[in-house]
Amino acid sequence: MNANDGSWSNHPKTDDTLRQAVEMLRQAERVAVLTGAGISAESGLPTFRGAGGLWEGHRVEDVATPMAFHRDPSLVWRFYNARRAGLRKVQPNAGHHALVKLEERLGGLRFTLITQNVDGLHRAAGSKQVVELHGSLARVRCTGCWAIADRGQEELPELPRCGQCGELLRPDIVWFHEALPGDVWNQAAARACQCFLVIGTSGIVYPAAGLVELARGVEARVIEVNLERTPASDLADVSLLGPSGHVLPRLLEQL
Ligand code: BV8
Ligand code: ZN
Repeated sequence: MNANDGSWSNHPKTDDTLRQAVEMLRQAERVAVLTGAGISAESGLPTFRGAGGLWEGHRVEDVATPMAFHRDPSLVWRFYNARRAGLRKVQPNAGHHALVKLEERLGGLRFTLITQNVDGLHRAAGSKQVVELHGSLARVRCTGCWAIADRGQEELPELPRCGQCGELLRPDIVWFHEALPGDVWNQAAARACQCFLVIGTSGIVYPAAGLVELARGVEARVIEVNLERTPASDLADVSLLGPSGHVLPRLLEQL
């Protein structure tokens, strides 16, 4: 089944798994969602680990760790400024919009959207209850006075400095080897749900990937949406194999 020729939708097995997934969502009092780079792929943003992925052109150790920033802040800022520039050309896709509909359908108290993505597309689509686990490309943080500013899609210099204290700014993004803020709360959201949707993530980056195990541990039903099997597939009650921009709208239509 080709991800982009739309053949996904008329696959008889798909209809059955889609029906099972709809039933799980209907039965759930609270729903939690974890998204990864795959949900933004149909908006034209590269993922990390697929063909042409971000980690193909760069080594994580060179651009996404505190040591990398200490060693060569210009290289790190070139990597992040290029991704910030890429955001100016993209829009949320049907997958993002379907999750806005799901939130509106369930209401804020029954829905939590946890994203590993730093592209801001969930908020741009209109999602309200969004937890940005790994930070945001729009925000910068001062390495001196810790001031945080949302610089939107403004073009930043290669070594941007803080307006208050003059120290170097860094992206307000969680790098590898850095702790995630507020992680305890996100675990609570995964523990409190009856249905956990895991969408467009390779499921290998922790602690985010651990949220699926937490949800499983409290007997939540797990629905995975991905182009291929991942480590999360073993934990999923249902795997909807197809592009999230096709699958999620179908899921909402039948809900
Ligand atoms: C921490 C910000 C501890 C950067 C990111 C050894 C040494 C040190 C640490 C570790 C280690 N081993 C393990 C660790 C922990 C490490 C980790 O998990 N490493 C992995 C690689 C093994 N984690 C950390 O370091 C974390 N911190 O552990 O701190 C600590 C504790 C206390 C005190 C101090 C320290 C920090 C992790 C966060 C790192 N930052 N992002 C940036 O974005 O520039 S992670 C990065 O990967 C992104 O955020 C991304 O979201 C995330 C996960 O990737 P995915 O989103 O899943 O994207 P990917 O390309 O991998 O997959 C895309 C999927 O979509 C695929 O499955 C594909 O099939 C699918 N897809 C594609 N198209 C579609 C689709 N699906 C549906 N539809 C489509 N159309
Ligand atoms: Zn400062």
